[in-house]
Amino acid sequence: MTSVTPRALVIVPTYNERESLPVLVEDLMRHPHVRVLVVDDQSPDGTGEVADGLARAHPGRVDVMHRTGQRGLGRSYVDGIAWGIRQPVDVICQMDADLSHDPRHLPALVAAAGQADVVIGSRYVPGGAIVNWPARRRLLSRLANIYIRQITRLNARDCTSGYRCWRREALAAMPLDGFISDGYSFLVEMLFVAAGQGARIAEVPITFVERRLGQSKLSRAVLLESALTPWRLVARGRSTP
Ligand SMILES: Nc1nc2c(ncn2[C@@H]2O[C@H](COP(=O)(O)OP(=O)(O)OP(=O)(O)O)[C@@H](O)[C@H]2O)c(=O)[nH]1
Ligand SMILES: [Mg+2]
Repeated sequence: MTSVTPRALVIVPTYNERESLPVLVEDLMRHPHVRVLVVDDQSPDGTGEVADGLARAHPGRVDVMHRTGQRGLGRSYVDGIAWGIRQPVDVICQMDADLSHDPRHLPALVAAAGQADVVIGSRYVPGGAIVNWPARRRLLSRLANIYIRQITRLNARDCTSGYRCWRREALAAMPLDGFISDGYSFLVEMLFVAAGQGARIAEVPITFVERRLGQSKLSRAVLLESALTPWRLVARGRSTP
């Protein structure tokens, strides 16, 4: 039996990640058949220029989208995905830039996309782990997942992981322009809509490592949006014909 290695595009949204991004991209470049799209939101720390340098160093493998206008993780993914689904790739992955998501897990995620529409890099399946999170942060993440699963009836153990791999066609079928969330809950909305479309959702274990460089963008506003989004999703889900 011959097997063809899937071509992967990894979309990496960035806001003030100038220290981490080069480490991540160089690591990803060690994987054959992998391309990267950095979606930068005019980071004040110059991450956009750092990304341009990486694109020059890896022509044809690293691209940069410099967003203008309102910044946001969800908006960045909407724009990056619109570009990505037109590329000649088989799978499209989502990854944080802060080195929490280790590229060594990428082959397992990509391979699992052979039998699934979306594969979650999961901290909460057997073999998954979290390194360097204080007890408070672990508890918050655990409770968030219980909360989301209860309200939305999603089955996945790790609904908030930002490390994912999609079959390109499955991602292209998502009505991203109609999404209601923009912060981290954008990730939950993606899963909810995918599940509603009958997508096959799989999880593979990852070891998540807390960021060592740069700063968190987790704000009170983001947490509030995350608390409200599951309710808004089910309300909308029920009212759609
Ligand atoms: N383009 C873009 N990227 C963003 C924005 N906010 C966050 N990001 C990126 O999204 C990814 C996840 O953000 P983080 O700040 O690491 O959020 P987190 O992982 O929940 O929290 P910490 O790891 O504790 O900082 C990182 O690559 C960020 O640079 C944004 O407004 N625009
Ligand atoms: Mg992070």
